[in-house]
Amino acid sequence: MNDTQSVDVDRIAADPTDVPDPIDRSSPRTIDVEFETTEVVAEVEPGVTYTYMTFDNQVPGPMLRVRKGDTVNFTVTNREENSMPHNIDLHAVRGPGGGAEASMVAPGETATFRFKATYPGAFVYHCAVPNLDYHISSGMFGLILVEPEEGLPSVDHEFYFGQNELYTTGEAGEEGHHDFDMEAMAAEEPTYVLMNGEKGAITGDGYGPETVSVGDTARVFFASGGPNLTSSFHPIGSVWEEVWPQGGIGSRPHENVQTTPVMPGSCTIATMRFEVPGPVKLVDHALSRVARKGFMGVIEAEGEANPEIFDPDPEPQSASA
Ligand SMILES: [Cu+2]
Repeated sequence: MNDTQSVDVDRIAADPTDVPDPIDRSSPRTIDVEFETTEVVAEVEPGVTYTYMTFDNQVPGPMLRVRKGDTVNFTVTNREENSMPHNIDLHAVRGPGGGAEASMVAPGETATFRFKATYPGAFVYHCAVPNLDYHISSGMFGLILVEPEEGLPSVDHEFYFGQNELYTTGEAGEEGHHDFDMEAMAAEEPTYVLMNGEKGAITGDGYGPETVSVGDTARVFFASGGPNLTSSFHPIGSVWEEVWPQGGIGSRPHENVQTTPVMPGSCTIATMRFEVPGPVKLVDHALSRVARKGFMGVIEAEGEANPEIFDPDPEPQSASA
C-alpha cells in the first residue's frame, strides 16, 4: 500500500442537514445552478486516503430543490487542475443523456444547458462520461428534488444521504492511499460501501449523529449512486412510515415499510417518527456492508422515555388475576 496522501478536502461527507428549504411559492421560476467538478484526495476513514471525484467537493453532491414547472439554467465547470472530462446527467431532465452531452467539459471548460422540470419526484444525478461507473463510484452523484406544485407536507426535519461503493486496491481499513481498482469494479466487489462517502461519517465515530427530539417527524431523501449495488435501506429500531419508491411522487406511498430497495440510479423519499429516545441506525440491510465495508448513519432521538412504547427494564409484573 502507498503512503497516505495529504488531503485536499478535510470533510468529503455531505452534511445531511444541508437540505434546501421547502418551496413556498405558487408559480414557476427560473433558477441558476452552478456545479464545479473536482478531483480531490480525502480520507475514507482515518489513515486511508482516496482520490475522490465530486460535484462541489462533497459526497453526495449538493441536493437541489426545484418546483415542477421551473426552468433551470445548469452550468458545469470542470476545474482546470483536473485530469479528466466530466459532465452531468440528471434524471429530472427530459432530453438527450439527461444533459450529459450538453454539459461535457474538459478540464478548464464550462458549459451551460437549460431544462424545464416537467415531472415531480426525487431523482439521481451523476457524471456520465464513458467511464461513468468509475466516476460515480468515486463520488460523482447526488439528488435533485422536483417538488409537486402543491409542495410536500411539512415535517420537523429533512435529511439527505447517499450511498455508493468504492473499489480500491487495498483492503477495508488498510492504512495508506488506496488507488482505484478497475478489476474489482468490473467484478462488482467493492472495498467499501459508504454513506456520504466516508466510513461511519454520520455516527459518533465520524462527525456525529444527526439529532432530533422525541416526538419529531423527519423526511429522508436518499440517493443510491451505486454504481452497481442495490441498497436495502432500513432504519434499525424504527420503520419507514411512508416510502415513495424510487422517489416517485405522484403515486401513493407505501406504508410501514421495514426495508426498502433503492436501486443504483434511483432515490427514495421516506418518512419516520421518533417516539422513544435512542439511536435509529440507517443501514443497508445487506449487513456485511455495515459490518465490514463501512456503511452506517445514525439519527439520535433525545427526550423523555416512553415506556409504554419501549421499556428496556420493565418491573416484573404479577400474573393477572
Ligand atoms: Cu466525471
